[in-house]
Amino acid sequence: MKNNQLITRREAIIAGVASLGALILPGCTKPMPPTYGSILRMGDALTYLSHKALLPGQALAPEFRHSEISSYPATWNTTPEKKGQPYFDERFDRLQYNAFADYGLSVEGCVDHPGSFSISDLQKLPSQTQITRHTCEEGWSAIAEWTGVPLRHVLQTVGIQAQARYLYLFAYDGFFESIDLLDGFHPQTILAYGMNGRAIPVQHGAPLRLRVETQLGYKSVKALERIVVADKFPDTGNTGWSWYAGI
Ligand SMILES: Nc1nc2c(c(=O)[nH]1)N[C@H]1C(S)=C(S)[C@@H](COP(=O)(O)O)O[C@H]1N2
Ligand SMILES: [Mo]
Repeated sequence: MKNNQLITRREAIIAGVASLGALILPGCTKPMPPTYGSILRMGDALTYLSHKALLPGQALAPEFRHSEISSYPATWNTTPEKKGQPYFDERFDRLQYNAFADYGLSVEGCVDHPGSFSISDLQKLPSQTQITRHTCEEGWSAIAEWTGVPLRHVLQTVGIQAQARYLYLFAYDGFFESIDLLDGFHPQTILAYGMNGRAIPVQHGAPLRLRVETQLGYKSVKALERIVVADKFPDTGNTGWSWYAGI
């Protein structure tokens, strides 16, 4: 499944994020318009603007029938040495050992009530099930059923502040992505704890993965550890993947 180029890009993302850690960790500073760190990123702006113009408001991604659910190739979130192994690190290993009972999704940044949500906390919020197509930038796609809580309910629970613009998504394997609040509040954007009627397996993002049905697969961050609500565009440099990946 995995090619070297993809690994290189993932590593570039992770390295970029690590070097920016100090800058982006606070998440919430003074109000600012989005910035694009390099001229390469102008393509993002154009795609973003044309996509939002063509599909005003909250256009929905197509949904499918049960009979259309397909087998879903897992993209293992590991470094090359760990390839094929289900564990990302000791912290994740411990969480998995306790069947994720100690897991908590931290939601922080430009919010009134930062907090941590266990899977059972999230299951007490309204749940939603949708059968959608995942499209990977590598050229494959697959259809699965996802069950979870619409992200907007979690964002409403923590209380988004006026200067909030983006959501930074941190995963246990060091993977990082970000989306804007329009996609964060999109009716099909869910924090999924279920896949095809069962708890999500580790290779598909246990215990919690984001589903951003309006964008390419890499926005659907697996093994989510932390969401930071931020006022600044997170410029992680040129990762080779465009920031706005509308489909
Ligand atoms: N944490 C994390 N999430 C991730 C990735 C990753 O490497 N790490 N890869 C992304 C990409 S590029 C794709 S295509 C999908 C793959 O999802 P799957 O493994 O469930 O098929 O996860 C996305 N989310
Ligand atoms: Mo992907």
